[in-house]
Amino acid sequence: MSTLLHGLLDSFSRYKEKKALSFYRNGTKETELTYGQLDIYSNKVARGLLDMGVTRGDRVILFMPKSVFFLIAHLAIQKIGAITVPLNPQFKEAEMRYFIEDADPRLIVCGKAQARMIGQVASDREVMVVDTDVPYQEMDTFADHPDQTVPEDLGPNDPALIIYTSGTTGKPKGAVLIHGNLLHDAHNIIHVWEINTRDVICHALPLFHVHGLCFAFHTALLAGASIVMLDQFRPEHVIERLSVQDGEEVCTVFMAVPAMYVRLLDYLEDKRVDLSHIRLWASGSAPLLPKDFHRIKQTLGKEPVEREGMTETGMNFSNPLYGKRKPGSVGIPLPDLEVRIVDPETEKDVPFGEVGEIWLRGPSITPGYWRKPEETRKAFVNGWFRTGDLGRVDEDGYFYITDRIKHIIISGGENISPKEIENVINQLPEVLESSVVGVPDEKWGEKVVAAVVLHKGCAIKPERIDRHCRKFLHDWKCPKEILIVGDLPKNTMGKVMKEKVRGLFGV
Ligand code: MCA
Repeated sequence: MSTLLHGLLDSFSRYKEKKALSFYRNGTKETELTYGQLDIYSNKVARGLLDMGVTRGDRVILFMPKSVFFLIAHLAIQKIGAITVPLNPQFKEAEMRYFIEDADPRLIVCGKAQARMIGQVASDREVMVVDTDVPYQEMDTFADHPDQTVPEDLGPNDPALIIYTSGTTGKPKGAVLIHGNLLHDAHNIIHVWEINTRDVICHALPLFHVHGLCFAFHTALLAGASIVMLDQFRPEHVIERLSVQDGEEVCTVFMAVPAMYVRLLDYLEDKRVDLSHIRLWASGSAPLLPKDFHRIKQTLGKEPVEREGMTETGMNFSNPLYGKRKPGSVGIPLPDLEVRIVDPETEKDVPFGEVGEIWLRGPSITPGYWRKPEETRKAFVNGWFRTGDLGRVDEDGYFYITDRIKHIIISGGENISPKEIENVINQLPEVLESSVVGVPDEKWGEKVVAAVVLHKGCAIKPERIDRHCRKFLHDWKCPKEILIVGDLPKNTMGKVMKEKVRGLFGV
């Protein structure tokens, strides 16, 4: 069993009668599915995709709200050896034009709310519109072809996913994740966190990122666990689900980003809820502040397990299930991962304990970026993946991410490229130049802010710049603060000094 798909098929048959998924919409249970039903329904959709001419290696964009159909469509795409390309359903037209051009999909499956825009940007593409507001069992999916065959020779090096991640050039890069990456990553998480058939994972994450789709969904299915899934993150609904203490939906594991924990802790401020049955509070996608580590222990009753990963590499480090969990540390490497800490200039390993760029090598690491050979070449040195993160290791072997070489902003767990936002702001005729940075923020971890220089004699209000950004960029990327300044702090080479730009915002 060397592919993610064979792992999934094994679970579908081994846990056929077991409940796999309860899906809640706006806090109310909409659907329950067993492993056997997930298998049959995804067979039907797979048959439908084949009848539409979708074949192995084709890209299928999923551009729809979090829903049962999204999950079944993803499984169906895997069953025919095609490639799932999940995209944030709130992306704007300009962003979607880029993704469609880059991914070159055979089919775009979109929700009703996304259909009009897709009709405009992808008139030459095959599009399937689904009404994800309708409970899955009422959806008229496909003819009843319950049986379909998996490509015989599907192997670990076949691509399964393309997940777009922000790049320093301003154009997102599609990280290609092959079956071997995804299988190894899920098995690693099952191993280090002992995910098992008795676990019930509470899932409030988006499905268009590795965290929600792979670390949570794939891992749960491969472990024979069950999932209580919410269609969106609402603290009151999450706590309602986590508070259940009897029946078959007593959650045992919660995976989230720090911004979600902060919202939950704020919500619980004046409430007393017994959550002692949750055995694992996992946090990742962004740094967990030590003060929030302690708040979680105090309010939820257990220390969180902070872990670190990347879209390109899967989960890299985790604090241990047993043993010391160190606030501020991302923990120790997951099995089979080789780690070096390297001077980015000399490419030589730094002396023990010193800070350098974290380089990784292992079975979960992407082979590269979709149709971006130059970006792929720059990302690797002799088979080692350059993370672009600076870090160090302590005497106990625990790792710490201390900074980022690349200027990526992590806002609410979302990786955001300043360049992409600067490119949009600089389109305004009144704008001479701009610089976008992340500054610390209680709610988001980091928030996106922009310093903007106008042409001489020009005037424009920040609100106008915000409206312009929201036209071209996903809302999460839009600066939460915009400062019109006389000029940008630059060094003698004329390069903008980002640290000093942060200083303009009082950091
Ligand atoms: C929401 N807003 C945000 C963000 N989320 N602004 C900046 N950054 C964000 N991340 C804004 C909205 O635009 C809106 O502002 C207002 O907050 C309320 O929006 P709402 O949708 O209600 O917010 P929410 O539902 O509370 O969303 C917060 C969230 C979401 C649930 C934390 O940001 C989220 O799902 N983050 C997780 C992303 C993720 O899955 N990351 C994993 C990447 P306005 O009203 O002005 O429009 S994978 C990864 O990093 C690696 C592999 C790893 O290791 O995990």
